[in-house]
Amino acid sequence: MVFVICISNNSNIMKENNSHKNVKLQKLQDHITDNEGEKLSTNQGLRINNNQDSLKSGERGPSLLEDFILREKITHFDHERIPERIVHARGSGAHGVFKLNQSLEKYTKAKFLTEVGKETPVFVRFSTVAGFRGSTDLARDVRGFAVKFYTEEGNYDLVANNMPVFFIQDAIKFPDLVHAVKPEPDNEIPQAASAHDTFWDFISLMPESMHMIMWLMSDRAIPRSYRMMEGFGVHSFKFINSEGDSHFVKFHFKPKLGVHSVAWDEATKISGKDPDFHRRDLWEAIENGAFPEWDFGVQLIPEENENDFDFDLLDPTKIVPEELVPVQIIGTLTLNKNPDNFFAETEQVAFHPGHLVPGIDFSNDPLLQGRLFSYTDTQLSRLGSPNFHEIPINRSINTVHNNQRDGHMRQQIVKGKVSYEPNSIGGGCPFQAMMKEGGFVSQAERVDGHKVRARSQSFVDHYSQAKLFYNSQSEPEKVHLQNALIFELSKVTIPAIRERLVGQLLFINKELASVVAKKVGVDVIKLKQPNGSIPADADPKTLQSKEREPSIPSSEALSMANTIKDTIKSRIIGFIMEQGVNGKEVNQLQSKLEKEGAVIQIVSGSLAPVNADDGTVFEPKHSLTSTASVCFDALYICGGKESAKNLLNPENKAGTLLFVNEAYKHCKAIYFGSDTDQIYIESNISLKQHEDSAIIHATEKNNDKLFIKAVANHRVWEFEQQRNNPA
Ligand code: HDD
Repeated sequence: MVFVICISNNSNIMKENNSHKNVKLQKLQDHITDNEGEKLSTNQGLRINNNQDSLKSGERGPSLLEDFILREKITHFDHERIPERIVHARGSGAHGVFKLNQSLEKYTKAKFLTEVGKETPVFVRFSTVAGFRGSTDLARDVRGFAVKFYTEEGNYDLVANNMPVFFIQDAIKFPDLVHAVKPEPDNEIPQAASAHDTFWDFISLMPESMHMIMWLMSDRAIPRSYRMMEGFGVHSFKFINSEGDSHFVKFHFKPKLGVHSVAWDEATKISGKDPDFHRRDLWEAIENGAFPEWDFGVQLIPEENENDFDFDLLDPTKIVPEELVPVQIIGTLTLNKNPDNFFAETEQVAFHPGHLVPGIDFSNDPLLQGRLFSYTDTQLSRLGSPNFHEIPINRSINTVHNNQRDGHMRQQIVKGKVSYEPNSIGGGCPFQAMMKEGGFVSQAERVDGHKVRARSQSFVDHYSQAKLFYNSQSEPEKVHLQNALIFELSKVTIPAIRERLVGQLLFINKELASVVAKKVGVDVIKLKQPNGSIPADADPKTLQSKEREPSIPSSEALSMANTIKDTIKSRIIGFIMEQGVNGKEVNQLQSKLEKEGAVIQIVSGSLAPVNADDGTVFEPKHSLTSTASVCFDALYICGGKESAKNLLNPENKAGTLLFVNEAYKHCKAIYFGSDTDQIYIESNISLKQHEDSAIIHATEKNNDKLFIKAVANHRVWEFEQQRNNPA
């Protein structure tokens, strides 16, 4: 019997095996309720006999105050919402494990980073930043990538983003930044969008944000999937080893599926067709056993080399180029279990960059320093009590022993009379831990200086790394970035803001500034004149950055064009078919694609089963009207004369051609099966197959292989201009 289950549901077995090993999941078991086979009860455990009618004075009379069952149910309902996160409100989470492959013992004493082979349970939450809880996943935005490591030395949180830099250099500007990007306060418009006056007003006055703006306007801000994003700790943190030596460290997550994005036009359409696109994608991949994986890496810089760079390691608007300090891959992060309950786990999880373990410490990055206050503070208003650490998802796998007590919703029952230290009545317990017993000791960093409200001169270079990013992009990426700026600035109603921003772009790249200026009605020539709004040469003493060249001309790691493109694992391929489809061809291609890990979804004129020419019956998951090509990575227009004819009948023709034309526009791979020439001819496809490697015909040699290669390649961005502007 067990053997049969193994064969029929491999992914479940994998999940079960993981749960057995994962200490955090085992601990969560104590809190999980399964209603299967159970009777309805009140919160006091009393069985309910009638859940349909309230208690009344006569069948048609008023309800009675004494109806405690009604009162309990309505009261709980009235209070079931909590404040959403002030930023990162929209998100999705999953459980998983971090496995260490290479010891960092030389650099840190953190046990989860020193014992090779060690598996540490994690919970990860991905998010957008600006939108409310119910907003679309596909907004142009930074993505949060927050990881809670449940280590045996306590919880370690790496509260990261999918971009390695930040908008501002000092936390004191964070409320201003967030107020500027959130919907405008008078009319609460727009939702989950930075394309509005207040955001660009603020940005155009904050030159330090220019590097981040390059990232935000790039395709990194519209990922194909949470599973295809990088994660960055942003700040320099510190590693401390057992000798007390310290290194600066930057953290990186690199997705094994590569870093991929969608087209902006596609993003806006997905927002309508499936606003839960990323949430669904993560959930379904894990349910299907296609567990998302990332390489976890570090850039290490000995403390004595702190001043070796032409930027300040404490400045969160700077990266350390991988050409200067390579990323060492040390382990693998795998997400392998969906939460059982969204609210209890994903909504209530509480991250904090100040949740540390011995061997990791902060740097003096002023953005990080401010974050250390903000996160606990926000949990107090969001989760309502200083006991939020007792919510099951937030609990350490270690038992907590301290003298903190009481407060709303206290769960732990601490025995004895003593809640102070030192004490003799409790035998002195709980004792302080010595360093060798895992007691946390902050790095004994020497700090001296005047108390000043000031910014370091070493932070005054706002353009060189923005240039580095722009220079490192492929041509299609540059065009996307230009178009994003044009889109965003076109929504800005105040000409002076558009002008100021174009003025900033001039310091980054003249061509970029001119292309954008032209489309948003700004006269670049006038801007640069002596009385224009751009100073000819700024003075760094006033904290105005000069235009400066980057120390290296470009960096490969910054362009998605250089990402992994060798797998079609978990890619969703739409099989477009109608009655009379060529069963053999479909089955053959399906099994080849599935062998490579792709997911096949059948789309037909309706949800009625499709009868193939060889008697096979296919069950469509979607109809041509219930979905759209934007929800797929690639299309196969299934072979078969009869099916092709039916796809072009008056009922289906518009839907079929829209599918093909949109996939073409968005640079996707499209495979035309046998006898589907008429669909190809009637579509907008303008490039010949030999010119465009992602349009494949059944008559070609090695067609299946070519299709698999084209899907793995993600998109043919290099043909985007031609695909969208046929000669
Ligand atoms: Fe933050 C949430 C990441 C700067 C204040 N932040 C939050 C989340 C992520 C980040 C991923 C969502 C966590 C979750 O899923 O629950 N934040 C960053 C990064 C930053 C950053 C990478 C810069 C490098 N944040 C930042 C600053 C402040 C905050 C400078 C305030 C001074 N962040 C918060 C917060 C949030 C938050 C208000 C909202 C909800 C929460 O903390 O739990 O405290």
